[in-house]
Amino acid sequence: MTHPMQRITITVDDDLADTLDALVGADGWANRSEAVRDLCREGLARRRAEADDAAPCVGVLSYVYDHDRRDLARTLTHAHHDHHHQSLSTLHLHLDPQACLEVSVLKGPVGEIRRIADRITAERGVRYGQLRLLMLEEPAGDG
Ligand code: NI
Repeated sequence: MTHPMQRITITVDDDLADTLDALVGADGWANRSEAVRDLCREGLARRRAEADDAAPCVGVLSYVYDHDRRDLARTLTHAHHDHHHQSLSTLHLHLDPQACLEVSVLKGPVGEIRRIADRITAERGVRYGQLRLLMLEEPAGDG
């Protein structure tokens, strides 16, 4: 079965074209078109999944805070305990005499993981808050 195809023209800068060509040689794509199709499908699938609040995901949340700041360490610990079903683990590094870096792994529906991350990174004194979402496949045979 053949899919109807359309020809589209896209413009990219030299660096991106070079990077793409290097991938075409190394990653098993036959040509630029095939590479762009695959990468495009991947990006669209991720956007679709992230737009669905109920989609299952793992969130990797990182942030830096001053542990001497009044009540902040306690407040952050409370935020994690309030979501103990989603907050799987937190790595704590003492970056320097004042600053702590925490990397938390959260698991649950995208909407809920975003809300937890927002609550933590919105605290005064929390800096460099960053959430990375890894979309999980729905379990086979579910729904
Ligand atoms: Ni610390």
